[in-house]
Order: sequence, then C-alpha cells, then structure tokens
Amino acid sequence: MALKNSFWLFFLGCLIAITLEIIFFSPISPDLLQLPVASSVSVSPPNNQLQRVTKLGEGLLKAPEDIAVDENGILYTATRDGWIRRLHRNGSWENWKNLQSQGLLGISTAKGGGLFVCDSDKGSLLKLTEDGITVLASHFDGSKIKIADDVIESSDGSIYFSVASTKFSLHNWYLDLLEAKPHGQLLKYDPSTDQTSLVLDGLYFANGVALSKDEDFLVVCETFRFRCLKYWLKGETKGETEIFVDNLPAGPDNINLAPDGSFWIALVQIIYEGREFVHTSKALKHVIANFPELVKYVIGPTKSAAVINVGANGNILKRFGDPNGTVMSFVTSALEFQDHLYLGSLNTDFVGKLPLK
Ligand SMILES: [Ca+2]
Ligand SMILES: [Ca+2]
Repeated sequence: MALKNSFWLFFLGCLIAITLEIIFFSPISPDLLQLPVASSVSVSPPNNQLQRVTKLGEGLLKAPEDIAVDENGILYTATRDGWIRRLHRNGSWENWKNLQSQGLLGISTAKGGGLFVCDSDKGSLLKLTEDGITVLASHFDGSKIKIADDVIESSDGSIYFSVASTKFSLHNWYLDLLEAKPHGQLLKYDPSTDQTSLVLDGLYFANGVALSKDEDFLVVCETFRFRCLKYWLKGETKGETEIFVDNLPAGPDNINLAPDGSFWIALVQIIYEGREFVHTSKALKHVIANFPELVKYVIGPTKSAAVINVGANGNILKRFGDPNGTVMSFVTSALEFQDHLYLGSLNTDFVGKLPLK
C-alpha cells in the first residue's frame, strides 16, 4: 500500500513539475481569443467563384502575398524568394529587384513612381525606384520593427504602414495568435522629416491598410480579431477610431480600395475547423506554445480561400471563394483593376486573374 501511495505521490509530483515548467518557461502569456460570432458569418453563401481564375506567371511566382498596379498598368508582386516581379502590359514578366528576403509582405505603388515594400524579415519599410532601394523605416521608439506588414501612401505624402506584432517575428507568428494580445501598431512615416510616429497601438495583428477614395479615413485590418478598423483622417471625427467591419468569417489580410470606393479584403482561414477550443483554453495554449510540433494540428494556413467586397459604409457586398482550395488557396490579397480581380496567395505559384464582368 505504501509503495502504491509513493508511486502516486511521485506521479503527482512529476505532473506538477511538468505543468509548472510549461507555464513558467512558456514563450507566451496568453489571453483567450475572441472568436467571431457565428450568426453574423453568413454574408452570402459560400461559392466557387475563385475557381474561375486564370493563372498569371504560374511556376514563376513563389507565394505572391500582395499585388499592386501602377498608373501605367504594370502589375507588381513580392514573392517569397525575395524578388519583386512585375508584369508588363505586353504579358511579359520581369525580375525587377531582388531584396534578399524571405519575408516580403505588403506592397503599394508610390505616387511619384516606384514601390513601397514591407520586409518583415529585416523589419523595414522600403521604397524601390528604378534607381535603387531606400530604407525608410527600420526602427520605432528605440526598437527594431518586427513584422512590417502593409503600406499605403496618402496624397499629403504620409506613408502609413502596419506592424503586425511588436513582440513576435514572422517565423513564429503563431505565438502571437496563441497569446491573443494586441501587439500590433499602425505607424506613419513622414518623408519630409524622416520620422516615424505612432498612429494606433493595441491592434490584434495589424495587417492590410487602405485609404478611402477621398482619403477621409483609413482602414486597418486586425487579422486575429476578425475585423477591420476605420481611422478618421479628416472631418469632425478626425483622429477617432471605430469598427469598419467585424465578425468576419476568417482573418482579414490585405485590403485594397476598388475604383468605385468599396474595398476588397482577403480572408485567411488560420484556425482549423473544430479546433477552436484550443484558443479558449490558456492551458492548451501553453502546451502548444511549448511544443511547436503540435502547431500544425491546430493552426493553419488552411486550404480555403475567400475574398469579400465591402462598401465604404462597412456593408459586405460580395463574397467570392474557393472553399476547398481547389484552384486557389490561402488568398491573401485582392486588387481590382480594369474589371478584373488580381489575387495573391501564400500558397500558390501564380497570381489569379478573375473577370468581374
Ligand atoms: Ca498592399
Ligand atoms: Ca498581409
């Protein structure tokens, strides 16, 4: 009997020691994730519209996360092998600039020509022109920028860019999701002073940024809160923030202004269906954060793809999808240009082109 008791004491002791070890040496101090409310998810029924894309640059483009088109109709994309590649009007692809990075994310065209690029590997905001590459911002508030995520230039010359996380880097982005705390920021780079300032703090994985047609507000998407915020730049509410669209069926990634003043938002399914319970248990979060080999069983990217069209008032107007990722999966960006939607993805080797009419 004494032997049996001492076994159980030993077993209990080990269990307590392991638990304490997991909690005290955990790389995260988690909160519970606020999952979207199921009832507001059904915007319009899921469909297979994204399966109608034609594939541009197939085999050449390794995970083209974001897309931009300049005033001459030249299409740019940043790929996982560090290249900025561009598609000329005659259909030929050009390897334009190599940035020696495996973490190129959001891009957007510069008004006087050139391209802004977020390099999450080096943690910097870059400007590329025919003449060369300039680092606009690499530090903020005394710290190295981590996941520079997306960028947009306003007519007054200000360059707004998002930082997904100030705590974690891109290769362990899943820890930011498990921690479920708002480590994201919206920053503003002023080229006239070469200074970077804080616009918004406390964002849940700040991702896509876009300006409204009149530039009276800016939208910034919070991937891990399943919503996008509206930040007023003009008018009586200047400087105030409100919810633009929330309870999205998946995490919003890049956002682009459409010619009619609406927005295209790519939604990424990062949480596996049926595994939501992990995100509402701090204990399970600690276990997964300590054993990264478990991550692939609970956190995506999953195969499904979805993009939504949202009016300037925040109403969801259209939804295109490829629910099983048959043709396009993990779509991260949707850009409308001349009656077509151009789609970027972290899971394809092409840019999708979808006719809208
Ligand atoms: Ca962009
Ligand atoms: Ca992004």
